[in-house]
Amino acid sequence: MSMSIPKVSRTSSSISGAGRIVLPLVSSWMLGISVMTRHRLYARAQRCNKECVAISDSMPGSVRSMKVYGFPISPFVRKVHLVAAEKGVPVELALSNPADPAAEFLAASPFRKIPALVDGDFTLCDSTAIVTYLDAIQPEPPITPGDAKAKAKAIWFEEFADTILIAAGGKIMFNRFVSPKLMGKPGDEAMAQQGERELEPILAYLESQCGDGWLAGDDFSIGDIAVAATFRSLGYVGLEPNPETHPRTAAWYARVKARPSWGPVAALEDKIVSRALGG
Ligand SMILES: N[C@@H](CCC(=O)N[C@@H](CS)C(=O)NCC(=O)O)C(=O)O
Repeated sequence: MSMSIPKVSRTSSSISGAGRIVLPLVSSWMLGISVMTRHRLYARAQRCNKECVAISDSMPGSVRSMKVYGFPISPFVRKVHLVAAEKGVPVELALSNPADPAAEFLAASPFRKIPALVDGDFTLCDSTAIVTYLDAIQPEPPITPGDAKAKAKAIWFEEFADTILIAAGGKIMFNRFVSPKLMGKPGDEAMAQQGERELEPILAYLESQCGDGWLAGDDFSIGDIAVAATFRSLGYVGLEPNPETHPRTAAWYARVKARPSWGPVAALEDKIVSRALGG
């Protein structure tokens, strides 16, 4: 095993990096985003990054930690941070510029997808692989239940979030938030509306699955983390669960947000995103 987990506060997610930022959800250079726009965006994020380094330096438990490369509006990056926070594993967020990717990021994520993990000489990409690693090195609290059926359900809901919910919601988020607000390019409204149509039965299904507890049953799991992480991304376009139309989903989401892991991860994200938007 390449690291021992230091005893730290459960709120010790930290942010670090050297003024590098990844544009999430889609690669800016593929969309032909102008060099000027990119530079403006990176400059804003760089200011934010320096400030977040200062914050993390003053946080308890900012000792040796693993690096997670990514940008916090990505549900996959957020999933990793929430799992780390649930387990009290300190992770450092390294923002990276895909137009000039750090060698360490490329080595960890050869296909330039975020998140990527660097833990000493061990590198790994893909959020599911990364949370599996975190769960193996810090088994408590577990992210999948012990019961066979509940365990399988937890994995299903993670898969549902990562491939079904984000596939529809991402069309809306990209075209109404990422492209116009972060990249300075108009989004494709027809594509966003297609995402809305696709989302309707997906949200109806989820509403039918939410009870008084957690998605996989009695135990909080990676299924809850992945679905809630995706809803937080959809919140950028006003698509967090609506208590009027989807009351059970909204109540479940409120329970996830009330967990101690959520606040610090959300607060750091707010800070970084606000700076990236020019705040
Ligand atoms: N299955 C991967 C998906 C990762 C992914 O698609 N990340 C997006 C950001 S949300 C990304 O890196 N996009 C940049 C690109 O495709 O170039 C995971 O779970 O980590």
